[in-house]
Amino acid sequence: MFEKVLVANRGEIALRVIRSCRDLGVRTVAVHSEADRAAAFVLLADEAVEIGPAPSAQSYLVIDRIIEAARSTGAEAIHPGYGFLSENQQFARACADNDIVFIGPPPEAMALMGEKVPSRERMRESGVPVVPGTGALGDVDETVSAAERIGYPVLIKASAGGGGIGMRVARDEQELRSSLDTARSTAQRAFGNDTIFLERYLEEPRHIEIQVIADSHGNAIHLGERECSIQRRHQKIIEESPSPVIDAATRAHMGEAAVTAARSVGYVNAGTVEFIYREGEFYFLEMNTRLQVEHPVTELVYGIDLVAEQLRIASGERLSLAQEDVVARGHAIECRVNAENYARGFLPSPGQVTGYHEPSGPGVRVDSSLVGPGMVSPNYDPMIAKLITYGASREQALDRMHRALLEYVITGIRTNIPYHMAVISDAHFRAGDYSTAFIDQHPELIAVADEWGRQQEALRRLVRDPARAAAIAAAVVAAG
Ligand code: MV4
Repeated sequence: MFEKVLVANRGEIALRVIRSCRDLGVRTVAVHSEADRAAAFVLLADEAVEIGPAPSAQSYLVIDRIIEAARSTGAEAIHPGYGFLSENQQFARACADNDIVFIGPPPEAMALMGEKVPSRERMRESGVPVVPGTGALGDVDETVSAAERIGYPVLIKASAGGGGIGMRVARDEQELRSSLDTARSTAQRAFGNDTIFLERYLEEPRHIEIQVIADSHGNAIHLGERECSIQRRHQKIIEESPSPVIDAATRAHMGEAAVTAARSVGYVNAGTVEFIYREGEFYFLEMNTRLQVEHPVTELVYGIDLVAEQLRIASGERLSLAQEDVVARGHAIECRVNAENYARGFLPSPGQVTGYHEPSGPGVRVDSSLVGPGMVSPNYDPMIAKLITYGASREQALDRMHRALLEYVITGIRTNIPYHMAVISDAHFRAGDYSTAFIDQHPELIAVADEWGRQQEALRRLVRDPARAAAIAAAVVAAG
């Protein structure tokens, strides 16, 4: 195992990585911007190096500064977290060039999965189901005949894209002809790569992803699925494991497909294979070559520390378990708590947190960058916490989520906690009856959330102490 690891990230994920390092007896180095000098992750690390001003482009994204910090502190490996440099091949290569272990996949696997046209091709060759579609598009008439073969509606996607950027639906030939130029120029502008392709457009699919881990000795296993369909504008807000619609046989099929996908690109470390699922069928969409935000739901259900596995794999150890040792138990749900205004198109709403009280109790885990009142900077992602609950059943996990959301008090900024209350209480959601279209199909949830929000506000005006407000809020609701 490594003696010292540098954490090239901030906020809750930096804390998350530091905590597993501590469990394994690994010393940690935090790198941070000027704005994060007093952040919890900086205080919790064994050492800290300031790498630049608040904007990420001048700090968390500056490869040379981070490599220099690792060299000067003698860190043998770098954990990139998610976002920032986590899927940056240049960064992975810079680590290798400096004899620093990048805690993630080989750069070649990252490169292949970073482009959809070659990765779709590789998956198809390996027998992983892909959505019927094309390779890189050529001229317009060729594209039109390809669309006829696939069947409308079709989706135009950018090969270098991801997270839904630059996708366009075409429902007939005319729409297709008129969209191609824009799709190509958008791809060029957004990704510096104008390769586009077609896929058959599946309406209202569910987003189901499989967690895989692979070591450098040829062992690869999967840890079941996470259902991530509750999202808006390609930002997930609620995730759960297991999915309410995946049975054991489908899980085994999807798991095998995900392991095949990982093996076919020489994948090592933790990764996630994203599928869309509809009416019993699943199709490969892309692979995320990093630890994901929503990894805790898998950790709770499978009883595994994914960051510890990443560290062991990167230091050359073998996986700590085989596929037959993988046992799912119970149910976990995650709500992403964001500093945002759900009533105004989920606009970020950073600022000074004046009061902070975290929920806890049976089955509750909070992964948060906040440990008390503090600043939520407009320079970074507005996600300030992940509230994760666990239960023996989905029902119990949901009930505990409801309790935990009631106890959670954050004052001074707007958060989406009331919106989460509205979703968690929704009858369709509770029945597991939802798709990626859920939020758009339920605009009334904003008014329901407002009602929760108003109740909480009234309480907070009466009771200034956040912990007391939390206790009273929970008591009021318990009393009906
Ligand atoms: C699709 C699709 C329907 N049909 N591909 C969106 C993000 C990117 N990873 C791929 N996405 C989609 N690809 C085909 N052929 C629908 C989506 C999609 C989606 C996928 C996962 C989670 C949320 C989504 C929301 C809207 C659209």
